[in-house]
Amino acid sequence: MPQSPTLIPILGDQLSMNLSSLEDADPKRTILLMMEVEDETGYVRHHKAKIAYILSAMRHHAEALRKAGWTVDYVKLDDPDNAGSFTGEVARAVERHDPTRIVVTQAGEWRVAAMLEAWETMFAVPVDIRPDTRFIASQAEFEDWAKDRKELRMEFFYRLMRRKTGLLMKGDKPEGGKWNYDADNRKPAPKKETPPEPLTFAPDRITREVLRLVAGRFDNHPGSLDGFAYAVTAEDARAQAEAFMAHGLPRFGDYQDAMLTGQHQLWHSVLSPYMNSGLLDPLELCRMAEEEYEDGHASLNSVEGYIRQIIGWREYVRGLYWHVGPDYVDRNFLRAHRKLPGFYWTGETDMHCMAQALGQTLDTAHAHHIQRLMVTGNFAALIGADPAEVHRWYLEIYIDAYEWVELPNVVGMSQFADGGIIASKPYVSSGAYINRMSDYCGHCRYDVKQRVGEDACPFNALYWDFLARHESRFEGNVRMAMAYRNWNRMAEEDQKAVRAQAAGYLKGLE
Ligand code: FAD
Ligand code: DLZ
Ligand code: SF4
Repeated sequence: MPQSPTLIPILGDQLSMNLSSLEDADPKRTILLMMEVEDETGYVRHHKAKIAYILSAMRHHAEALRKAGWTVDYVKLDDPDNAGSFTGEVARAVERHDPTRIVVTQAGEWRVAAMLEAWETMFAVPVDIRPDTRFIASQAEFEDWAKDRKELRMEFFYRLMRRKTGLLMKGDKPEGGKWNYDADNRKPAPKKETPPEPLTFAPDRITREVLRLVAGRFDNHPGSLDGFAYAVTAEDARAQAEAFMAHGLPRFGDYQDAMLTGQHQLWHSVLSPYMNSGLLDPLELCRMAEEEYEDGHASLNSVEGYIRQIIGWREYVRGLYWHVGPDYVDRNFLRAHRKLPGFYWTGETDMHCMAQALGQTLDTAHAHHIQRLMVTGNFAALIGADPAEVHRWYLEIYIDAYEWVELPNVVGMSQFADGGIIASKPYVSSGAYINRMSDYCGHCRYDVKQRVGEDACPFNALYWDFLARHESRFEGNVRMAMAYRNWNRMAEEDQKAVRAQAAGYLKGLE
């Protein structure tokens, strides 16, 4: 080990070779510290596969760093002296290595950022906290964009990112003349086309050891480890990216919002776990997608849609997370306080759409966007579930969930708990939307066409009841005007019956 080295802690979502903390580091005079710690595995009851993915990816990344010439001090979860927290482990590493300074890339969330801030005073060693340059927009750029704006809509931020990256740009003009091709991207689930087979990666020795550790230690966490098949190295994640570009991207746009029984991947990429933990570079993925368009392999609506999700939505929610501050988690605009039903943790419900989205989630720790937004998120919003609890559920259950990306999506986009910072109206719907976009209703014991009665689809009465409950909040919202016109056109006795149906259903949930 080098004498009086620089100590560089690398957190579990910093598994990138091009990390800002490594930029000017001399491998001969540097110790990299990687820590598996109970605080991180336990701050929510993460899905077992999420923990297995992160620990295995960390262990593989440590090997890759060693191969590249770095000295890595790696603390395993079951090391007998493990202090259980980042700060406790950095304290032990300071004792072991007596570093002249600590350099670290900024943490991805408020909770951990506060820990990093405290280290300089605590350890009496200079601490250099560097911006996370794996994002396209710096926080200063986001703040500059946000200042003086009445509304922080993604679409305008996205245009800034298109100009900054030059992706799909012809000079100062967007490729094809339009910034956004979303109108072409709402096709329902196809009856005849079969989605590409998902790539799977058989667990190697390191992953098998981690799977044993997780099975033994996190038995009381939700989710399954059976069939764990995620990539855990940058090379395998790259292979998945290439497979997506070849087989998924060409239909990505068309079927972005579609849902099919037994399918959680469809034409989606399932690359978010790798981008969020650092194994894949988001901008590189966008360039790969752009190339598919330029080579004529994928249409503009697909490629623009994919690039928008990354340099638009992903960058925007990250900027917003730091912009709105740590108390965003307490927002509850709709005063929703109901407990999430137990079936969110078991998948056992007669609602086929919910059973599908929840079942896939518990099996794989992944569901695609429309399942998260218009099935599980929609249902939680309709029943008036407490947004803080909904947030905790999403944070624990998804393999790609880190607070910076999960929280704005849940509290803002899905639950409308921020009162409209992210979304201009709540993302709620009756069963009709789910029926249009999926094959779910054909397999369901409920009847999507009925509003009342024993067989009526629960989404229907709950939807109208949601509108009625919140009429005073949304009556001035032009994007809700059509929904309220339909509600107000309904005969009074039908309104009463629908609300009684919803009340009965909600009581049943208690
Ligand atoms: P694709 O459909 O292939 O999309 C391409 C990429 O675009 C994704 O990999 C992702 O990096 C990015 N992306 C797309 N939509 C968003 C978005 N709204 N916000 C940020 N990035 C986006 N995404 C997470 O990465 N972590 C989360 O914890 C998370 N929680 C969510 C919770 C809710 C309620 C909702 C509605 C969305 C959430 N998302 C989250 C966004 C989105 O659902 C996932 O990024 C996507 O499903 C990941 O699967 P994929 O890689 O196949 O995505
Ligand atoms: C999510 C997670 C888990 C489950 N375990 C670890 C861990 O043991 N060690 C680690 O470095 N990171 C882990 N992570 C990811 C961290 O929670 C993530 O890096 C922080 O949230 C940074 O913001
Ligand atoms: Fe879901 Fe209702 Fe369709 Fe059943 S009928 S799958 S509950 S939307």
